[in-house]
Amino acid sequence: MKYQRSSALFTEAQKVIPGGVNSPVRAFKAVGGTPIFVEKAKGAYLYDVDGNKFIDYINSWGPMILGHAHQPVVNAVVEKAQKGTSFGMPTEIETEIADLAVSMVPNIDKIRFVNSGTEACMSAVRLARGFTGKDKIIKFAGCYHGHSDSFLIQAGSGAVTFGTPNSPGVTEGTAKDTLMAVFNDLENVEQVITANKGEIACVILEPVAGNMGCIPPANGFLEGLRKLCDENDILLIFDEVMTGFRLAAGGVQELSGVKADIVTFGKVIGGGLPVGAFAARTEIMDYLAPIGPVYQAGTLSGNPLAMAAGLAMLKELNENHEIFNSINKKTEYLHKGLHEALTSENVKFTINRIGSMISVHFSEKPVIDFTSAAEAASNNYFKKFFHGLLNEGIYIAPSAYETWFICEALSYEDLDATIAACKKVAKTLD
Ligand code: KE4
Repeated sequence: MKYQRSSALFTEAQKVIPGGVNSPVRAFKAVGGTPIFVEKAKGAYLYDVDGNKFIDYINSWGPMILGHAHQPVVNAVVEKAQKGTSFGMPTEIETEIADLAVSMVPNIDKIRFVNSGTEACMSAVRLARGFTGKDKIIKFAGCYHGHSDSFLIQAGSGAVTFGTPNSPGVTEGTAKDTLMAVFNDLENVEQVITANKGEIACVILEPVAGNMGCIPPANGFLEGLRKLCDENDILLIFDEVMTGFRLAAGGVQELSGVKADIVTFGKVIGGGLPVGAFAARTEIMDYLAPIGPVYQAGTLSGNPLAMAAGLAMLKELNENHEIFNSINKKTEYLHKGLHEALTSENVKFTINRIGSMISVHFSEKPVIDFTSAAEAASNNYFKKFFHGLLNEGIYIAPSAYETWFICEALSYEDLDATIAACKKVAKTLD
């Protein structure tokens, strides 16, 4: 693979954009090398500016569940754009997609659209604080909810003390209201709640973690969180930015049967355009301005083009639930093939998978939380694996902490090509 033009474009980009990218993970810092500049994409394939073709397992970090440039989505956006791109006034399509999302997802009556997953999670936490009148939140190490200050926190000293900032610019004042817990460890959550009795507004988590690689909840974990929240008057927020409209039409609430109080969305709900959203029962959502006291706003919230893209995608997913079974079967097929390819070369690895989310971890130990995910990522295997696959025309996330995303446009020939590439690369992972 030759990357001359990507390399030249990256040099130019770095002169005027910090790190040459508009989101850090794109810069290949974790895997080394030069980020690839995309020229175009269609279906399961990316075409870079050097004419290289890749089978895409990032799919824009999740939104492209039907494949790139999916014609009904493109048509909807083009048609809408002819009528104007933004008004800052209510439009009918916002109600249409709101009605559809509310009909697809359990336990929500109303939804507010924003412009990113970060904005959705930030707003959901403010709403939980406003609704409960309490300040503290619990988040889990390794779960990512976007770059709002309250989330850029790492575990402080001691298991039940508040967190400390993990980015300059985040204040101790903010950090003191974010408590850190261990994913899949109910006992630890109970300790944190007990040490902060009556002060916690919400627990926020990815109900299936996707930012430590893919880590499903342990049996009983979500049910246990629901029980602890009910016993302590705490709202449970499911961050379904990644899992929403991917793991099922109704997301993890549908899969697990566990009821969240607030659910956040992003990625798929926007069909590839900038959309986030948060939703809850009426009692909670009516706390939002303009009818309630909790302020939240956005110039481009409910943007007609973004709503058109999201509505086209949600309609197709809602009218054809077989898509979820199909991408789940493709993921299972890929899992089996990757497992055989890596086992044949005596590589130490473990694969996590749920629905159409899958991740390869280069450790023999189970990866069940951030500590075990970090341990598995603390070697050079992933870097070699990433670049080896890239050279074979397979584009996976340039970080060991990310999940592969399967899209419906992937054929079984694509999966076989991926498995064959993995087998070839496995030979180099000495
Ligand atoms: P955005 O603000 O990036 O739209 O969404 C933040 C977010 C919230 N919640 C979850 C569960 C998420 O996965 C994300 C964003 N995901 C990352 C990929 N793991 C986005 C990629 C990036 O930062 O460029």
